Amino acid sequence: MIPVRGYAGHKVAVLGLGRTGLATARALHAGGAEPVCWDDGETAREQAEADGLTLSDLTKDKSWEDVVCLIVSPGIPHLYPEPHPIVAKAWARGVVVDNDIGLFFRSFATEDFALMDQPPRIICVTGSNGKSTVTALIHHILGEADRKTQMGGNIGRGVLDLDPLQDGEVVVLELSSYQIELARALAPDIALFLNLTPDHLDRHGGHGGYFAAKRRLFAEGGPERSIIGVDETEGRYLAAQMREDAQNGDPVITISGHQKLTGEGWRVFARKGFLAEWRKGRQTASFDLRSMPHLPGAHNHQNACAAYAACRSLGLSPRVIEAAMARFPGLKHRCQIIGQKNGIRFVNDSKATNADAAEQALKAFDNIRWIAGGVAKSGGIEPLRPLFNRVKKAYLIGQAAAEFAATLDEVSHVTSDNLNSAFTSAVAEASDGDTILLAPACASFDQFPSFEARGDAFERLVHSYLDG
Ligand code: UMA
Ligand code: ADP
Repeated sequence: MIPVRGYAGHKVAVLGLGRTGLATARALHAGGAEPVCWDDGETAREQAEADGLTLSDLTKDKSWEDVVCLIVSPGIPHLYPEPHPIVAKAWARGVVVDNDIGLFFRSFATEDFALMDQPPRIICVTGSNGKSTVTALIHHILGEADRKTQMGGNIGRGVLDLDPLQDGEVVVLELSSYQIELARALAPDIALFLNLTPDHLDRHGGHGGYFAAKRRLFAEGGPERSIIGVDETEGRYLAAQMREDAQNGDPVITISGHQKLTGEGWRVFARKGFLAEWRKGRQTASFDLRSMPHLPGAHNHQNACAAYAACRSLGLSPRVIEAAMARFPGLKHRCQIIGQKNGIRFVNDSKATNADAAEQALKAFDNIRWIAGGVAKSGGIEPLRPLFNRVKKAYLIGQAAAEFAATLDEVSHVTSDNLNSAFTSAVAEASDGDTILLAPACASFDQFPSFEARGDAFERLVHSYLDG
């Protein structure tokens, strides 16, 4: 845990008692502050109290006496569609509103840093899709290169839950737009912006607000190196701006998942399955990404470019990065190749909870036996129509089955009761060269508690078939 600095002897309110809130309350306590906690959910409150935390009903004015700061969890709206009433109350009372990321950046450095040979470095990864993959890939490569490293943030571990930082360590943080938008301190050494497609628009008042939230990672404090995906307009704008801001050196590495990048600057791009690095007008490295077993598809080539650029910024050699990437085990539930039998490949992309994410999986494979369905997002699978020719047959489950069946129309499909029967039908009908792909393009909540539980269930089915 990283004890929070700057609030010793003060009362700090903590709103939301999930992973973020619990880690924050403990870290505040360790730093000498007095955390007073609240959650709208009764179960979360009971759990926190059982864990020894002090509850205080922040909906009541009397609970705010002597409170100097309110820490808000990322899942709780602080601005759009409208501020949570407790956030509004803090503003009205002139209480500072911050989050765990802000506290982390104020707290991670200690007096010991002055005695270290190499003070720790912080890499922050943001973007619409691929953040977790890039974060885990950077963390993996650093580990393979024998660098001390930890990862946290939106990937599932609250940042204040990380261990105190050590000499030479590199911390890789995945940050969502929610987390970046509210943080009062943001000082990454390396900031990485992967890509931008519409998401979480209700929380940011539209696409512009969503981009503005992510852009704060570059605006506040100015990272010494920015790695920026330039496959969308926003990335190109940001890269140009960061270049103009810098006096000298190579402040920006531009990356692309599919186009050759030209010009004088430092750039890393993937084309036709090859990664290339160019610096000062000449090619400095190139290797084949198609041989990386757990980074399938063009979207993962964008992720590979991003992770490569981050590791090059830290001084790792292309050869070391390439070898480590080849040993990346993949991230569970993201185009994860689980195994192969009788020429049939099994892929778990349970994290594909919307059409955008499922699109990448459909592009990455062919002869697909596609298990899809659950709770559909607006628009369903209509945007995937151009890729239906890659689908041999669809096996539809959950609430969305009828809607997806109507969209699929002429494409071969069947409705199954559940994941189990969809899997059994797909295996019975599959032949050499087919891929059985779970990429639901839906949330899981009608049949599973989470996308992780859905992916785990699929993995168990695959393993029982592979071992059978
Ligand atoms: N709550 C309230 N009032 C509300 C809403 C929620 O009291 O109006 C309470 C809930 O009852 C619950 C708690 O807040 O007890 C949950 O807080 P949270 O939703 O912020 O969840 P955490 O467990 O703290 O997890 C958060 C991130 N969740 C969200 O951003 C929604 C996790 O990202 C992250 O891994 C974790 O912090 C550690 O940093 C998850 C996520 O879905 C994976 N992220 C979104 C995404 O990737 O699209 C952004
Ligand atoms: P995030 O953390 O941003 O949600 P993940 O790495 O967890 O991203 O991947 C989420 C989903 O998006 C997966 O289904 C995956 O196949 C897809 N995906 C991964 N990387 C990219 C990318 N660079 N561009 C588009 N889609 C991607």
